[in-house]
Amino acid sequence: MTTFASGVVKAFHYAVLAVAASSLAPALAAMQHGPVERSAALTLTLGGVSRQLSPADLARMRQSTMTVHNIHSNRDEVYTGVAVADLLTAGGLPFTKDTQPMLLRSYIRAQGTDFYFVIYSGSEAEPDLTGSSMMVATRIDGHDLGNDGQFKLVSRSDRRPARWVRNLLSLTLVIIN
Ligand SMILES: Nc1nc2c(c(=O)[nH]1)N[C@H]1C(S)=C(S)[C@@H](COP(=O)(O)O)O[C@H]1N2
Ligand SMILES: [Mo]
Repeated sequence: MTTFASGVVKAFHYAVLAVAASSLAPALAAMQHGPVERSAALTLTLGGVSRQLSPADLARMRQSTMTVHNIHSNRDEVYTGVAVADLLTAGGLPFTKDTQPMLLRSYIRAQGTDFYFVIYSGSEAEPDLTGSSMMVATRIDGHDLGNDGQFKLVSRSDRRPARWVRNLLSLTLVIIN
């Protein structure tokens, strides 16, 4: 290879590494549990249509309570907020006989302000179907969420809180066709 050609290859190599490193940076930052931006508004996207929900919007909706055991803190935590099933219903996607075929092949992507994101099956939002349930919590044990922001996604599906998303920024439901 000529010096010029190997220079081009090297430059290309570094460019690829730089792109890889920059796209990994948010994910790596998220894993370090450092100080993160507090969530202030929630973007709910259903079928490609997005709407912004404020804490006041959620406060106007039916409030649910979920008691879960957090194995990290080794204690029961009582969360209050809005069931994801209720958010889907309010957004025009109630879980009915008609919508069931779509919702059974949907997923919900939940992302925090630190770019940490997880995937749930849409079915996990339906307590009647799975025994699981998912909630956008706004309070814990009768007080606000503190550093966990205005919103935190909590679920009953998991034995470890790995899919709970602090500082929840967005919930996106995608139907797979
Ligand atoms: N936004 C956000 N939420 C997150 C994480 C994260 O890095 N960012 N980590 C998850 C993981 S892996 C765990 S175990 C729990 C830990 O939550 P805790 O620090 O409140 O115990 O938060 C989950 N939710
Ligand atoms: Mo974790």
